[in-house]
Amino acid sequence: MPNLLDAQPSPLPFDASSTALLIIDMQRDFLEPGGFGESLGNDVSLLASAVPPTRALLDVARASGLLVVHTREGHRPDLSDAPPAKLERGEPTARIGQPGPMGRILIRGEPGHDIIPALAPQDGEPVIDKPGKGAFYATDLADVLAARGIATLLVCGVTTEVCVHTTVREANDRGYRCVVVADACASYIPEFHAAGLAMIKAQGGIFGWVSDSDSVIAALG
Ligand code: C5J
Repeated sequence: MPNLLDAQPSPLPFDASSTALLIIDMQRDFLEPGGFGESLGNDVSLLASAVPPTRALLDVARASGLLVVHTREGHRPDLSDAPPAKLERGEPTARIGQPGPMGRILIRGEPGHDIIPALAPQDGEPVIDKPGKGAFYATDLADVLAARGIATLLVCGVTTEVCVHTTVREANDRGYRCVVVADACASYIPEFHAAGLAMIKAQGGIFGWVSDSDSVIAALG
C-alpha cells in the first residue's frame, strides 16, 4: 500500500521502501559564523530555521526505516578537486582553503566541514562528500541509491537555490521523483528560497514536488 504525500502541484503516492531522505550540506561551514557562508558576506543565522524541521524529518525517517543520506560540500586539502574558477571568484573575507576559526574554509577533515551536531549522521548512514554544488557530480551517490532501489527522494538542506536546487535538477534528469521539503530548506537570500521552491513545482512539477515536514511526517506516520 503506497503512502500518500500532500504536496504541490499534486499529491504524490510513494513507497517508503524505495524512498530516501537526502540532507544537503547542513555543515558548520554554512550554518555557523566563521565558515564559508559568512566569508561570502552572508548572514548565516538565516539558515537556522531549517534545523528543527530537518531534525524532525531525520527522526521520522530513521523510525520508518528510510535510507538517510547526508552530503557535504568541500575539497581535498591539496585543492586538487577545486577548479580555479571556483577558488578565485568574488571578494570573500577568506577564500576556500584559507584558515578560519573553524579551520581551513570548505576543506574535508576541518571542523567547519562537519555536519552540525544537531543533525549528525548515525553509523551506517552514507555521507557523500562532493566537490560541486550537485550531489551527483563526481560522487557515488547514484550507486548508493541504486543499491537500495531508491525511486523517490525527500530533499532538504541548504541552500535552497544552490546545492538543493542543483541536486534536484540532477536527480530529476536521472529519473528520481524529487520532493523538496520547503521548511527544511533555507537560503541566505529569502526571495531566492521562495523563487527556488516556485521553480520546482511550476509547469506541473517541472523538477518535482514541494511539500513540508508536517506533511512528510503525516505521510510516514
Ligand atoms: C553554496 C550550498 N551555497 N551548499 N553551497 O555555496 O548551497
